[in-house]
Amino acid sequence: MDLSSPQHIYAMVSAEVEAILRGLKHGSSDQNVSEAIGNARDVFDKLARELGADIASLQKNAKWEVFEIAFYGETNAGKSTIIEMLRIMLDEEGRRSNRQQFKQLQSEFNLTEEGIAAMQDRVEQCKMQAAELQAKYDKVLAAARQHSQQLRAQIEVLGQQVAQIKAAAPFWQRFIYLFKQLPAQKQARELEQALNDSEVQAAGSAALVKQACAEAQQQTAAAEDALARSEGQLKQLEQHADGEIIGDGRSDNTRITGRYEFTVAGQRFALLDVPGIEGSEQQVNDEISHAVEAAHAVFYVTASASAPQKGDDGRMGTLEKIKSHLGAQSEVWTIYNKRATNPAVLAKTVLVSKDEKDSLAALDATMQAALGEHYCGHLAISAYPAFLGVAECLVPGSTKANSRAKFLDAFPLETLLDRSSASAFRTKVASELVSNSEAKIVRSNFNKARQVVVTVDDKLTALRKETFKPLAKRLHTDAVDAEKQVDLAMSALKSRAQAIGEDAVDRFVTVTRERIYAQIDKDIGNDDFKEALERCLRQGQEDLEKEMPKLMQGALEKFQSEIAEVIERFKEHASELLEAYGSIDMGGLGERFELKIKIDNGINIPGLVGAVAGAAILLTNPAGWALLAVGAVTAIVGLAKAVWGAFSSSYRMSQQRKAANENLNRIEDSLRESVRKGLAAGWPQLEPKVEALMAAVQVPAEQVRQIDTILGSAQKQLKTIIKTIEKTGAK
Ligand SMILES: Nc1nc2c(ncn2[C@@H]2O[C@H](COP(=O)(O)OP(=O)(O)OP(=O)(O)O)[C@@H](O)[C@H]2O)c(=O)[nH]1
Ligand SMILES: [Mg+2]
Repeated sequence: MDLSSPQHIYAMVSAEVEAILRGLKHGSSDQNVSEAIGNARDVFDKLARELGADIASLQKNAKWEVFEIAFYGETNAGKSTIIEMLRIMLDEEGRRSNRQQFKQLQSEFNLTEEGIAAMQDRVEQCKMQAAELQAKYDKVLAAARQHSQQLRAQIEVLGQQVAQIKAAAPFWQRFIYLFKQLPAQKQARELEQALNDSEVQAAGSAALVKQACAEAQQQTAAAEDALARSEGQLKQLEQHADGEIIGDGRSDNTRITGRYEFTVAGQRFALLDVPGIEGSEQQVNDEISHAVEAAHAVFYVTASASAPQKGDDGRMGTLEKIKSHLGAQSEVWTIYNKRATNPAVLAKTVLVSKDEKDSLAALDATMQAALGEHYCGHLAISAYPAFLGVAECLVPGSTKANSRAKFLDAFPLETLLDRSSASAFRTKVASELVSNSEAKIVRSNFNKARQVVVTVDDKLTALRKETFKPLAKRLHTDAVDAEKQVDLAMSALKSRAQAIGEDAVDRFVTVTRERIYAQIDKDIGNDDFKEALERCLRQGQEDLEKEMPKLMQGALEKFQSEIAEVIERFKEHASELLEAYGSIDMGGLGERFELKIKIDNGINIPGLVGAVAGAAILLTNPAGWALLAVGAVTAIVGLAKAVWGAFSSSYRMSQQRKAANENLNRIEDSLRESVRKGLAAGWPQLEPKVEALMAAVQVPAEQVRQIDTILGSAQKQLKTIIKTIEKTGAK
């Protein structure tokens, strides 16, 4: 693999894998081999396509210029909090410009705590003043009303006095009163005048108070307006406040990965604020994987000091998610973000307690086991108090501002940052972690490319170990079983055929002997005897010709149905095996892959039937044997002829029986020989067919073995790619 520039690593890997796939495309003249290649290629093709998608995504997300650290972990663990703290501490550009706007707005509208308190005071004062004036007005009115009532009562009393005086006076005196006022009358008139004057005066001063009251109310409204306006301005201020990216405690606050770039001491790096993995991560899964693909180092942030949990049946636990998301990373740290709601948590100089230390050691062990050498250990921090400490730009009166005051009341800022380990953390990230970042970026990308190939290699290993090897083994065992059974059937057929032949010869001898003896008992001459013997032999031969084919055919049919049964059982079992193993879960894409293996390739039962019929003809052709046997009769009888006539008939009969037996014995021997020869000539017709059947039974096992071998050699090529990546990446 030529890797003149590391940036080409992903394209190179794709090209190499393509080459392996192309190598699998050569056909073969042997149909079975070519089918095996086809299957192996289909398997590899599926894996290569997955690899292609992974590589394309890595290539798309790969970063080469800036060292990227992803903050990954459970929702609400405090990822955004830590990043926001660092943004302020390291004067990140976006945060800086927001802080400038915050401060500008703050001074423009006097949106300080004091400014707002003054506005609130003013509202209160105005309200109080208005209330006081209203009370004064009410008082003035009440006093005036009371005074008027008193005067009216006096006037009424005087009126009654006047009426009484007038009623008691004699007639003339009443006449005089027409022209002369009584003193009471005069006094009443004066009081009426006073009443009038006082009412006029009271109305005047009430109007004055009323006026002042209205003015005070107006001032209250104005002060309230100003306060309301400042609330709008506070909302505006809030948009630029520190902590804008921090959630409010509900899950899944961060939905889209935030990227914040820094330059510290000449080193450029970016922090990625990744959505949490524990909420409804379905919606953010792509965001998470893309961010992690882009990252050169990952911080797994957790609010708990204990090890991430495994999932239970079917549900991925945090640990499995970490493994699948971070397996290809070259640098992974755990950040234990200790929760601190009140300053008491920071009372001690050491942030992490003894118990937490123990838990974190177990967590490190678990992470190490899951991620191997790329896991770097843990860092502890309490980010929220540290963030509060450095967050000068908080909306006055907000919860965060109040919490900040609480923490800064308890500790000076310097102490707060030390106790929360924020200062140490900042140094670790901004100086140590990002140093030598160029080499780290290269290593990270090489590692990811390598991991993709390793994943395919691992899948192939698993496939071969869990599918192809056991499947080939079981198919082979089944084939061997079938062969054994066919062997058994074949030897049963052979001994059965032999027995049938022997029995037939026995019967031929017995029956022919009975027949010729019956003739001999009739006391016939030698010429007649010879003729009768020949006839009996011919008769025996005809019988043999009739019964042998039937008997042999029967045996062959039995054999054929036994074989058919063995093959049928084998096929059934092989299909079951193929069903169990041949449907392969390829993982990843969730697709299943079906092996295409024909079990009855070359299994030819009808061909066997033809061979059996052919063999039957050879095995059942007694004509040749009988002619041979009958031909021998003449010679034996001819030799005995000259002396026969000179003896008694009983002697002749015994001589004839002897001659018949001698002939039969000779014929019997040559018949038995013929049966052996005939059978020996018949088997070669049958045996190749049976052997072909046996070979066909081995084909499925052989094909699966071949697929395994081909995948094995593809794997070797993958391993070469892995080695090349390792060698080039290490340079
Ligand atoms: N009181 C207290 N609150 C904290 C602490 N750390 C984080 N929080 C709060 O926890 C909440 C979530 O913090 P974030 O930093 O937004 O969490 P995250 O990990 O980014 O969460 P997602 O974006 O949902 O994945 C916020 O309300 C924080 O104020 C802490 O130490 N003390
Ligand atoms: Mg967040």
